[in-house]
Amino acid sequence: MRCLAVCHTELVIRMLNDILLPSFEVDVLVDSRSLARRLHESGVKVTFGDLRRTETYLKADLSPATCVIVEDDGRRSLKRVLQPIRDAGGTLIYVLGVGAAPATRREDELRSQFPDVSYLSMSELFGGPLVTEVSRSLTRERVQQYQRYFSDADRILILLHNDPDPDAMASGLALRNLLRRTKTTAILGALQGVTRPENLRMANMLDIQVETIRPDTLADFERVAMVDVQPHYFGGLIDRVDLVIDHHPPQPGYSAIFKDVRPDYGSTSTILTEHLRAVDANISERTATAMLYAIKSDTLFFNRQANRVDLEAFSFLYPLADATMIRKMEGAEITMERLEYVIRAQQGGRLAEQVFCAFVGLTPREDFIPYVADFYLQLEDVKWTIVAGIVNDMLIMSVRNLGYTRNAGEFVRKFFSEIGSAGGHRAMAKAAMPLHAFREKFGDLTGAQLNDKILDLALQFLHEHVPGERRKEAVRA
Ligand SMILES: [Mn+2]
Repeated sequence: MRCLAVCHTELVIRMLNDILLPSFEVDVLVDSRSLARRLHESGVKVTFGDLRRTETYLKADLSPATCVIVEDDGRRSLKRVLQPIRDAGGTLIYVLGVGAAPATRREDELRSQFPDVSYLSMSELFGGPLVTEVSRSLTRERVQQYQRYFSDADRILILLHNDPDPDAMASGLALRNLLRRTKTTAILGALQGVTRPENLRMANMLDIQVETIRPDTLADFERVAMVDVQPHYFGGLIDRVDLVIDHHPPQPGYSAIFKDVRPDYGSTSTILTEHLRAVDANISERTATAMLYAIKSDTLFFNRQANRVDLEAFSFLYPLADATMIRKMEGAEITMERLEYVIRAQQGGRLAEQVFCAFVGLTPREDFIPYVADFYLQLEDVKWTIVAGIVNDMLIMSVRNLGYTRNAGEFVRKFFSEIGSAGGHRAMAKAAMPLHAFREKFGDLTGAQLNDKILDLALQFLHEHVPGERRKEAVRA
């Protein structure tokens, strides 16, 4: 295929030549005699001509199948160049913005007169890879620093949140890999071990050991790292930490020697994928499988809070992982016990304005509650789910939404932070409070009343007008 570059700048011409020559036959057209001479001498196929005349393009043998690239440096009139190209029969026309006005404005200006011309901006074309490259070296710097800091310690603790989920365990494995440690010199620990069935199955299938740690044994470790969690989570039990890597909203009130907290990432494993890539670490199939599963499950397979970096990490890990194993781990999610709570929620729950709210009463384990909340979020007409239940006299509440409405974390903080713990992201949040504290604040409610109360709070929250925030879809009936 033939390509005609209509340009003014030597650098742009040389770059286009470098990029396009292997696959295209490239001819260059310029309106400066001296530039033409210079390029010609260095072997570029170049012609000199008046770019505002149709004849110039006819002479250049322009056909409808020729791809024409017109440089836009913002200083010359584009229209006076594009019109003769069209008149000469050019149809495949691209404008390449090089330091011209913002691409979208330039494009809008062109569109009215030349609707079939495509606008490409140089900074958009090269920006992504360049930013990735530069941030990778920043990450490398950071990783090498903490690698050095941890290198001389005898025993390291990688602390996970209670009832570790796939992201916590996978992040633990990844960090251990980065610290070049084994399971005896870098222990994965949690104050409360793994209980959810699919998490247990993951731990078994990938042979991940999470030790139960007592707060008073923390001093036995020379260095402590936290992944997928920050110190405030442990409510003052843990006052010293060397490294924190997490994707939950940053919490004030603690200091760590190294910190990498990125709340706009869908999982901690995404952050750690970048750490591993930055230092060119070898990633075992086991670690890759754990991390891939973690990204999938923390983002509900890209249904919530996922962005370009998560997709990027996912496609990087995919060929390194064992996808069949992941399918098996996921199968463990549905159990008879859990279905029982799904049915309870169906019987007692209420759906209003695309908000599904259910109080499932007494539950022996906490994981039934988020499970049911995730389950109902799959329904076509549901944009928010709020599921509450009682575990050991505590009222536990899981809140989920599809991620483009108001912030779930804000909802729980607004109503429950003063009587318990409440927090989370835009798309998933949790509150836990003593049942009596809830009743003191909202009245002595039981069963259906309690359900109605929580639904009222949610609708009240969703109807609030928040300046600067986009109108929410969830409140549309
Ligand atoms: Mn996570």
